[in-house]
Amino acid sequence: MDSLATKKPLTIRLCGPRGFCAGVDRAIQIVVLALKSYGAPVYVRHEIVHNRYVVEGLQAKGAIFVEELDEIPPEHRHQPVVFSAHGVPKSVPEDARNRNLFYLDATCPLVSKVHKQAMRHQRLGRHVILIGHAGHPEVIGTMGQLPPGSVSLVETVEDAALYQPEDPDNLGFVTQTTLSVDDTAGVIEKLKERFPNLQSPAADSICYATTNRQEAVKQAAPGCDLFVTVGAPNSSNSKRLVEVALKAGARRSILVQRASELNWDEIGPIRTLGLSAGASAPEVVVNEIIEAFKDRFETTIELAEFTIENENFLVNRELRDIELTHQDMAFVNG
Ligand code: 0CH
Ligand code: SF4
Repeated sequence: MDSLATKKPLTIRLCGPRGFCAGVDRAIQIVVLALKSYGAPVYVRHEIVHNRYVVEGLQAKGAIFVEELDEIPPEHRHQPVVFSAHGVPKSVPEDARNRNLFYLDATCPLVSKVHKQAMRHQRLGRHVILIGHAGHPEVIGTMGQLPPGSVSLVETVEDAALYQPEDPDNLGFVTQTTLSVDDTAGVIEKLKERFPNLQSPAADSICYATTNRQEAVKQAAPGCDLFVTVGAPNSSNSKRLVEVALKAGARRSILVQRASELNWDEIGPIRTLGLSAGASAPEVVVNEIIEAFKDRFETTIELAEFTIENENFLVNRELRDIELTHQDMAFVNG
């Protein structure tokens, strides 16, 4: 670490918006409020959002994370189980009811909206094309809104070029909410070129938070020696920010979960750093990263603010009367 006198100057372009979106904030609040209201343990099916720091913070408060409902011991079936922000197939709440479990659904309202759009296409007799990443929980959840065989997954422009529907004139598409805006436009263009009657969803599937974070990165990245995105390797939206930064002109672009992952030998003598955070990455970790750079460089922070977000989603009805204090969320917000 350089002494104060020898620290080299570094401009940090700090993207805005970055970090938590309204759906993530709501999902974490649901677990926190459930713990306050019903006491520990509160079960959570799948990581509530794709971030270890968040998961460990909630575990410390008494949450228990499981992948499937059969992992909940029978003696705890009266404790709530929360479904993650990514959404679940219809079979999951059904299974919960069969097991007499009390569940709270933390699916983001904007993911639920995509579910509704997929169901609408089907109601109107269309075969549904879902543009998304195979195996991602949101894709599993969206496909699971409809009977098997009524949704086809298209991941890339190449998939779109090869896809052979039974009835090319009766198709509707929806997308995962956290995709690359530009790559998805390419996939849709290819599909529309091949299937001119392809029906769009009534509202955009890629959400406002994904779009805004990518736009802010596009503004900040050109000319950056390094672009750091705070987020987890299983976070789709965070990984897209890493790619967007590189495409927009950052010389290097990396994803880190914590400051301890920064490899200072590889970082070397940089002058301009871009910094953003995926929708599931807490601001406390962004601050930790800024502090790590401040320790080594004489830093100036410039805001690369694309827009200001005001979205706020209400928690489930059962939890609305429970008081949520600043302290309750301090583990992620600082
Ligand atoms: O970006 P993905 O979907 O992997 O999920 P995340 O990192 O947990 O961010 C929150 C988005 C949740 C569903 O849209
Ligand atoms: Fe909802 Fe978008 Fe956030 Fe996903 S990224 S939780 S869809 S607001």
